[in-house]
Amino acid sequence: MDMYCLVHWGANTYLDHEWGYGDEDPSLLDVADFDALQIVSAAQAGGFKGVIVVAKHHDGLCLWPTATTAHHVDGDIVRKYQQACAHLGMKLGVYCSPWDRNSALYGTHAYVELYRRQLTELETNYGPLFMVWHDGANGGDGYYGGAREVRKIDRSTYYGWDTTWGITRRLQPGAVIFGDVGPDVRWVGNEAGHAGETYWATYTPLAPGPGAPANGYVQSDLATSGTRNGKYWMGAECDVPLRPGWFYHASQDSLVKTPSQLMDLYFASVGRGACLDLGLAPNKQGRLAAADVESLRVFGERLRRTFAVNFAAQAHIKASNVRGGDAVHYGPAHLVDGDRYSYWATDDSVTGPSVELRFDHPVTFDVIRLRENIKLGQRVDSFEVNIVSGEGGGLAGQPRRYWLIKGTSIGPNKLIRLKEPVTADKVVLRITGSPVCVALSDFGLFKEAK
Ligand code: FUL
Repeated sequence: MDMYCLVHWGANTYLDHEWGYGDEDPSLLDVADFDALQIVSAAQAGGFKGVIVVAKHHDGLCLWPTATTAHHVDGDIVRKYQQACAHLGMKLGVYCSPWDRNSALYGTHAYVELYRRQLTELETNYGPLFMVWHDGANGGDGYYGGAREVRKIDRSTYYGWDTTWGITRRLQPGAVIFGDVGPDVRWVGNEAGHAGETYWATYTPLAPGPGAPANGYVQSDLATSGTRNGKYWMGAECDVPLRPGWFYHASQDSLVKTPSQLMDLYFASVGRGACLDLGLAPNKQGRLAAADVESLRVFGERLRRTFAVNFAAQAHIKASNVRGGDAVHYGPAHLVDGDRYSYWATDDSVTGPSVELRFDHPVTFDVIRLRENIKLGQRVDSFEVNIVSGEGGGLAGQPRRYWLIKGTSIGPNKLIRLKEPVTADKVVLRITGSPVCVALSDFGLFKEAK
């Protein structure tokens, strides 16, 4: 998916809060004017492929007409999103907070049952979902039906996640499940929007103390890079808000991230093989403010322009080895055919091959893109790219210049941003560490749009 959004809107929007206590009045919200189409359109213009709706945040206020509690709005915000997504061809996901500061039952098994019924409603009544998102924050003080007290739960065991995930598997077999412990997509361990420079899709979550790891109970810093040869295939998602907060605050109107900041986030998340989940915060009118819409639009345009032309496709390509000598299936031409799953592969015994691109006319670029055919696993440990100008071609006769770039993991997507554009007529990729033969699907050279 690469990119999608997480949209927070609720009583917090009207009260200038990030976390509601649980005793908020549902009639605060302007449900009638809520404009899902405006929000989802803005996300789409930014290049995002879906939206995850915060259907219930920690304050427990449900934005759909649930039968599980009286604490819901009058109207159906989730339906509005479903319709907007269907209209625009965008995917829909849901966030339903496990922590509920409104529910009198929170802390008992009856609440866990209620939470599962809420998920069942969301997973039954709104068509296919691409993601079900579980927050790790939970347990603490709250309203809890008027008790107004602190309630702590055992994060390792309370929610019985295996059972809850089973509901999603049954009702939404096409959805991935997100959480600190996945099981499909892991939290990257920070809300700053970056994965590790070295990034493994494989991951072994570890508990910070006794008991099994669970959502809200992991050594989350390990998730940033993942675990080489880890126990699970569990790629990371980088969630980060477009504004400083997840909810709308008028005081943050001048702090909307700029298109350049969004480009930086893109390179640090998607560009390292993870997904980018950008937080959007509609305002009291149930719409995104003009500055948010504009930033998304310009960012989307820059992305499209940046990746519109792959200069590597203009090269003569030669590989040091091709699997079984079979260029049709495994030749290096697959590196520039735009297909993420066609690939260049080497013989089993060849784990340190190279591939050379030569240009008749020099090309100018500042972004290098490498991809493994991720369906065949994440193989490469390290690589080098040598860039040469003045080798021949259109730059013959000029002094030679060299650049050497070293990197570690490649994975499903690796973007290397050069400090400044280079003009070259030869580019060589050398795999310097891999336990097995390589299966690379992409070699791209691009010029970043400014
Ligand atoms: C956090 C929550 O506590 C924030 O309020 C927000 O929902 C963010 C996406 O996840 O853990």
